[in-house]
Amino acid sequence: MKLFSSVNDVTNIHQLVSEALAQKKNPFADELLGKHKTLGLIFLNPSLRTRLSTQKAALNLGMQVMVMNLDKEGWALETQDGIIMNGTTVEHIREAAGVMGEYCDIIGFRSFPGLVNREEDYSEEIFSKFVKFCGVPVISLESATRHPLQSLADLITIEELKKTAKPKVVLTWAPHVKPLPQAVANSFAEWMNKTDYDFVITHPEGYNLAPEFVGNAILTHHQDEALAGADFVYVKNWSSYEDYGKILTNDEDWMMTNQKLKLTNNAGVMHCLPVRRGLELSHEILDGPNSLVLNQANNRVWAAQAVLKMCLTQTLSEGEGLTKL
Ligand code: SN0
Repeated sequence: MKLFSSVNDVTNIHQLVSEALAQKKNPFADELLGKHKTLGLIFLNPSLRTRLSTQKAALNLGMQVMVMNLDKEGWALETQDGIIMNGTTVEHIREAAGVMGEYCDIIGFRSFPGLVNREEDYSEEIFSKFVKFCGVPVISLESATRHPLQSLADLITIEELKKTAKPKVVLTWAPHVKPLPQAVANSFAEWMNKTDYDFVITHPEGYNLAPEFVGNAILTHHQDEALAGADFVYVKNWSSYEDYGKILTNDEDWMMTNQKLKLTNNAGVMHCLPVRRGLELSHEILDGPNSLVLNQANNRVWAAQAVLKMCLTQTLSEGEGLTKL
């Protein structure tokens, strides 16, 4: 695997989930696989789970890891092509990514959307440029439109805990004070649409996700209706895609509470974290027995480990080797 940026880069998601669960059972089974291979984790935005879980996964596979918060520790990055760099940006992504490719066998890269220009964000310009210019396999650590390692961990969590073959899974919008990316919601929907689950999305008017991510999901603006009989409820805020990057409402009635949980089939409640307590999700849910947020966070390790293993073995079996030297 040379690129892990969306569910479309995965040939067999069931095999990937099985691999992750096998790694979870036996974390050090492949501890020599990554020997003398270097993973670079490059962040243009903050991270807790992604950084630590991916680092831990790489260490379990015997890899060496280098982490850089490029936005704070690197030179101011230019991403536009053809401009005269006589302003504040110091280094172009062409050189910066190329250099990192010289030092790393695989690179994880995080770049959030600007939430100003929809076309620019949805073209994944920065992520694509990084992939192109670094010249080594790249794993998305959340790009402008997707967060595939999170979605894989979410799928693993549901597969582990589901009590019926075809659970009802609900993605519900939640209030927030800041305009957030659509990436987690987009990505979750994209992965859920590859399963045979009963998948429902609910949000206030004006919060439709891009059609390519909604796919065949059932949509409703009535949260109560969506929650009826749900086995899993995924809570997430996102800013408007239609009125791009805007907050259209902060209706606190959309916060998930124990009262609303009564409508569900004693649903497991999911959130990718970080979560704003008392705003997106009630304290009682997060501190109660239905919360799956730590299960999801735990599964981030196995999601990353399965993807890294795929990158290491498939590239090697293609006979190319991962190092450029
Ligand atoms: C990010 C997002 O895409 O929604 C990362 C989630 C994994 N979340 C935030 O930026 C939260 C920021 C906040 O102020 O709550």
